[in-house]
Amino acid sequence: MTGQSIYTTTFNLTVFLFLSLLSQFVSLETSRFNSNDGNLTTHCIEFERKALLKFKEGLTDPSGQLSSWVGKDCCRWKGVSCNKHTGNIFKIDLRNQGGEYCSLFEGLADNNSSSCLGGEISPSLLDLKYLSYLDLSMNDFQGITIPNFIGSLEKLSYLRLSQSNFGGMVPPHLGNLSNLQYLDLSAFVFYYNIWASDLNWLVGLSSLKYLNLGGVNLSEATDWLHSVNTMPSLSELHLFDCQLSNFPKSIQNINFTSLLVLDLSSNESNSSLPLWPFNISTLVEFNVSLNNFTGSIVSAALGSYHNLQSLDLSSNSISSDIRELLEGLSGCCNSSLKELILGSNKFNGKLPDSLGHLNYLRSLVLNENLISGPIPESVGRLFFLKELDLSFNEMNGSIPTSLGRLTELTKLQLFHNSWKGLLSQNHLQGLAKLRVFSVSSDTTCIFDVTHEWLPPFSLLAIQISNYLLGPKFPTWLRNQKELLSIVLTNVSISDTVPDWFWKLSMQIDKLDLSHNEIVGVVPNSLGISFVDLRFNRLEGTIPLWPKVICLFLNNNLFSGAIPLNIGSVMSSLVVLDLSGNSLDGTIPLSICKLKVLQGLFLSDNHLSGQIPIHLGDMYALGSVDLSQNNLSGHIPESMCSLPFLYWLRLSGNNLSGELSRLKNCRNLQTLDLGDNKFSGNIPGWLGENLSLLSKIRMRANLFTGDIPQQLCHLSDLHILDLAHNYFTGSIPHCLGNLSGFNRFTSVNIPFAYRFFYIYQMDLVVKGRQFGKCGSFSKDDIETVVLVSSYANLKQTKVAGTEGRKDNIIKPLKITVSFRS
Ligand SMILES: *[C@@H]1O[C@H](CO)[C@@H](O)[C@H](O)[C@H]1NC(C)=O
Ligand SMILES: *[C@@H]1O[C@H](CO)[C@@H](O)[C@H](O)[C@H]1NC(C)=O
Ligand SMILES: *[C@@H]1O[C@H](CO)[C@@H](O)[C@H](O)[C@H]1NC(C)=O
Ligand SMILES: *[C@@H]1O[C@H](CO)[C@@H](O)[C@H](O)[C@H]1NC(C)=O
Ligand SMILES: *[C@@H]1O[C@H](CO)[C@@H](O)[C@H](O)[C@H]1NC(C)=O
Ligand SMILES: *[C@@H]1O[C@H](CO)[C@@H](O)[C@H](O)[C@H]1NC(C)=O
Ligand SMILES: *[C@@H]1O[C@H](CO)[C@@H](O)[C@H](O)[C@H]1NC(C)=O
Ligand SMILES: *[C@@H]1O[C@H](CO)[C@@H](O)[C@H](O)[C@H]1NC(C)=O
Ligand SMILES: *[C@@H]1O[C@H](CO)[C@@H](O)[C@H](O)[C@H]1NC(C)=O
Ligand SMILES: *[C@@H]1O[C@H](CO)[C@@H](O)[C@H](O)[C@H]1NC(C)=O
Ligand SMILES: *[C@@H]1O[C@H](CO)[C@@H](O)[C@H](O)[C@H]1NC(C)=O
Ligand SMILES: CC(=O)N[C@H]1CO[C@H](CO)[C@@H](O)[C@@H]1O
Repeated sequence: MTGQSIYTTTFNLTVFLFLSLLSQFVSLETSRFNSNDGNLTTHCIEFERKALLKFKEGLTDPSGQLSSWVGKDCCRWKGVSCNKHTGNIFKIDLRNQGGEYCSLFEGLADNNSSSCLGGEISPSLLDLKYLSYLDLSMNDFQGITIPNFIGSLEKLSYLRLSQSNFGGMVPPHLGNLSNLQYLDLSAFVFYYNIWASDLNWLVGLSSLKYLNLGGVNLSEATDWLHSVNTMPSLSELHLFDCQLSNFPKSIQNINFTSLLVLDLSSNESNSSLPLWPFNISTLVEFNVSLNNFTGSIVSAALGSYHNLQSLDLSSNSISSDIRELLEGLSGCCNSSLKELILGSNKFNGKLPDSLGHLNYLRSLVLNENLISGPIPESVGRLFFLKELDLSFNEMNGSIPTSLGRLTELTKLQLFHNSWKGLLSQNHLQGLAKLRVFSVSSDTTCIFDVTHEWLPPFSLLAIQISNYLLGPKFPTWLRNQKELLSIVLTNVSISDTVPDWFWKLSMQIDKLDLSHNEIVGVVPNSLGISFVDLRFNRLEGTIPLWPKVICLFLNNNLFSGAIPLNIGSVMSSLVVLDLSGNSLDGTIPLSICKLKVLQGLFLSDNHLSGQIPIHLGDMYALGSVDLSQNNLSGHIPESMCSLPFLYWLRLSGNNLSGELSRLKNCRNLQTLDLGDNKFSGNIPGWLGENLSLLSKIRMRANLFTGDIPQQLCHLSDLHILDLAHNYFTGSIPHCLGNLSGFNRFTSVNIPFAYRFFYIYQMDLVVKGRQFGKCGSFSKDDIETVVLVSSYANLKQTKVAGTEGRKDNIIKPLKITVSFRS
């Protein structure tokens, strides 16, 4: 990955605009200070040098970023710039180039975060009377507040303190900086250490052109819009993730006569889409994604735009007719619009032919909407299109071959629609730059390429599902040497996997060939992290693949014993699913060494012997399914020392003993002990200690005694199966009142999986991408919910970890890398 620039889905206009602003600023500076024809050598002013040394004294600098700050000539110190004539310092730029995760992921990243400056900011800076540029961004000031005296650096026109872990209240003193043109205080998203109770102080910043308060908690600044509306020169306003409350639908007078960029994204509110931004005719970039805004846009509203380049309305609940919106846009903006990001909304209707008029489009992202109908033929006129995402809609019809004319396309996502007919070489032959491709249909379609086909592209990720592509293993994958992710599920391959393919796997992170009829054996070594080969006809013994994190080999023909050293060799396993094979022997004791395992699924095999007594050592374990084997003996005493255990199935074995060992399994939601030889009473504590239980299945055992009244305390209980036992007494009446039986429980992400998310984040931070671990079990409605919420995960805070630095979940998306 190093040496390559990482692009996510879309190129970033903001960066571009910001850079142009910045370069404007810098050229202004250089012309001011370089223009003179004389050649005076710069002399550092002693008084200012002392001020800098004091400033340095206040800072912590573990990696010696300021090691050049010695000697007489302070104008040569790193990050310091002086006026060529007077020698006065006008610029301090100590932006940390080390990495954007400098402070946030301290301790998680491999590299030490010590390149961060920290400590205190000395008021000696006030001695620098001519300081107009101050950048301390990307450092780690560990939550100290921005000093008030910054507001007295009167000459400042550029102030950037972003992503440096400042906390507390933003000092209103900044409002004294009447020369300020650029102000960036943005913080890490979801961090909310820093806040402002109002933005009235902005009134003093009449020269301000760029304002970024992203990540600053503005939940109390209800009047924010009024304050920012007083700044007539403003050209960029970034208020993403500010906990903004109060989005007025309209305002009387819009004073933003030169606003180019408006970013109000990531507020997760429930209000309706504000309409006033549609009156700002100068807008070039408009982003309100991740706000859960409701409402709709009528095409007339777009009429005032004339230079709109980027519109991001994604992740809201906007329910307009997509035809109207696109027609509106092709009316106003057909020669400017480059990015149209509308994913995860409720846009409906069909794509109009006028789509083809938006001929400067680079990104068209319409995933997860309710769009129906076919792809219009006119899509083939969007010659600059790099990204087309129509996945998760209700589109149908046959995919037009005009797609093949989109020679710039790098991402083509057609997953999860109702396509008809063929997808053939003709569609794909022109797409030489394609890097990410996905398609699936809920009707039977054919992926029709010849055996000798040489694809023109080199993919990073491919996903084809529910297309007829087999029975032979696709040989055209052979020249795809850069693949990181391969998903070919339910594509009717009934071949063996050829050796050359396993060798391709050197750099692959994700391999999913599930739901085919693949035969043969798997290789002894494989370096993939996510492997899903379930529902095939693979045979042989269970392989030992040290790098694997998620392993699904269930529902195949694997046989023999589980390798004894599985726990020491596959120590990275997070999910292990070997169910539905013909495995025999005992469960190896080494399995208890899998310290990060969260799901263990060994059901439907011929395993015998006892459940390993040290199971409780698998600290992260949340789901255990050992059902339908020949296991005997007792539940190990350590079972309930698993703090996250919420799902336990042991049914269909020869297990015996009483239930007392489950007394402390407080997080259990599903308990299935059916078809065993458990005996004794159903204890009353089951209804008291295990208060989260929603499913209890104990049928066909040797239980005796009364059914305890306390079961009625289980408010989420909706499955209770106690049939075929030796109970006496009557069925408690109160069971009929249980609310869980009457409503479908709304399910939160099970606690155990939060750990998993953190774990995944760790991996992402280290610069690798992993596929999601997918579904966890077959008949468990909870995990289905889990999987879909995980699949749609945007950026999420992990509850229960507030105040920790690692409480953010980054979305797991495929990151496209281009060699530069
Ligand atoms: C000033 O610069 C000019 C050329 O740019 C050079 O010829 C001259 O010698 C310089 N004077 C001094 C005092 O360095
Ligand atoms: C640590 O940082 C250096 C330089 O910034 C980089 O080359 C190296 O790959 C990093 N190491 C890891 C493990 O991230
Ligand atoms: C990071 O640096 C500190 C001292 O600066 C050192 O004690 C620690 O071991 C380092 N951590 C890593 C992971 O290199
Ligand atoms: C700067 O602003 C603060 C708070 O807004 C105010 O109390 C103070 O008097 C101002 N200082 C100057 C020098 O104007
Ligand atoms: C934002 O600030 C408000 C008021 O100061 C506070 O109640 C709220 O908890 C903060 N939000 C977060 C997410 O920290
Ligand atoms: C916007 O401009 C109008 C007219 O110039 C002015 O009356 C109004 O006070 C301004 N609004 C704000 C919030 O400054
Ligand atoms: C819009 O904002 C979201 C969240 O802040 C960001 O992830 C996304 O990249 C932005 N969209 C564009 C087109 O820049
Ligand atoms: C939005 O509304 C839903 C139900 O109407 C509620 O559950 C949710 O908490 C609300 N979210 C916010 C951020 O207000
Ligand atoms: C947009 O501007 C028009 C007239 O300029 C005005 O009537 C309308 O109320 C404004 N809409 C919003 C949402 O501010
Ligand atoms: C988003 O809005 C919808 C409809 O108003 C609501 O049902 C849902 O709970 C909201 N989601 C969030 C996360 O607030
Ligand atoms: C762009 O839109 C204008 C106005 O609707 C129209 O006259 C023009 O033909 C369109 N251009 C293209 C290339 O579609
Ligand atoms: C108007 C509105 O609903 N604003 C919301 C922005 O997001 C924060 C955090 O989700 C909510 O508290 C606000 O209500």
